[in-house]
Amino acid sequence: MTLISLWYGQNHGLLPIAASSDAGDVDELFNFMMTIATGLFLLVEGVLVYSLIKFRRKKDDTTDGPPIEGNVPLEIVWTAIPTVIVFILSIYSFEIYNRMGGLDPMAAGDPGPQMAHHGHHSSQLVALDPNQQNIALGLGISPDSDQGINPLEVKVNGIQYAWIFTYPESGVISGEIHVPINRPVALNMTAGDVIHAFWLPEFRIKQDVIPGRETKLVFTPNKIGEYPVVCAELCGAYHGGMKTKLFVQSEADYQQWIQDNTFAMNDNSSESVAMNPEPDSDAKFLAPYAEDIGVDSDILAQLKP
Ligand SMILES: [Cu+2]
Repeated sequence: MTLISLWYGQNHGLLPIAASSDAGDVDELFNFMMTIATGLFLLVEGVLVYSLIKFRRKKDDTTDGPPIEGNVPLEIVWTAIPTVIVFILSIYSFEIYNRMGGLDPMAAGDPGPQMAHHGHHSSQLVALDPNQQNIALGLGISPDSDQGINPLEVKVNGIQYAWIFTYPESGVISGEIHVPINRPVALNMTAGDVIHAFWLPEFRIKQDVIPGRETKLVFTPNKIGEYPVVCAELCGAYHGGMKTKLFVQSEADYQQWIQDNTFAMNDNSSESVAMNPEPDSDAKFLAPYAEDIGVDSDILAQLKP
């Protein structure tokens, strides 16, 4: 039973390909849980099937069987085993969360004096004040993760029903996200209307995106490719269509994409370039793009930085 559960737990192929630095850690935890779950499944189903056969009613037996009631040692054992498993899993998952930089939510900002504990509730409410944007939430914000390399910053705006990406360095705005391989990416995310969630299944990361405050995701893509970006928080009637793509590119391809889009945005002479706000009104100009990503062009126009 142990050998079967070990083999299945490590060789199940239930997860999509792993394309980020964090994915290995998450998969390790998942495989560990899968191993335990497989063993438990075999044990429980094994006892069940064995009992069905072994204790089957015999012909001409009209009794109710022996009147068994309670078994203290057995109950202690079957309470203790799951308790130990739950403790091990919680410590292990805490450790993985820590490795992904998910701990220390105050690390990215200056907590300031308002975070001092005064022993009553009002001091905690201050932390939720929308003006206190210095308090970051999210994965990868802990200072010891992905350190050393200057991360690529991308602003993410979630709206019903699209993701809008803004690159502060170049001013590029896009409905899809392009990032270079092996460089940490820092997403600074917020929502324009309701709560959304930014999910990259191949990267094993997911983070709520909340109106009025900023959340972060820091990760390092390590496989060139095209990956789905999915909204993972029911956000309205077309939530299911709130999808786009993340492209992990070579440094050269990424620079080329930035250059093409920067050129397009600065070139006022061409009619066909992307996201050019001149000479038409923003809403009129953005209409074809709005249709592409499934939002109203007025909404898209309002998102212009
Ligand atoms: Cu959404």
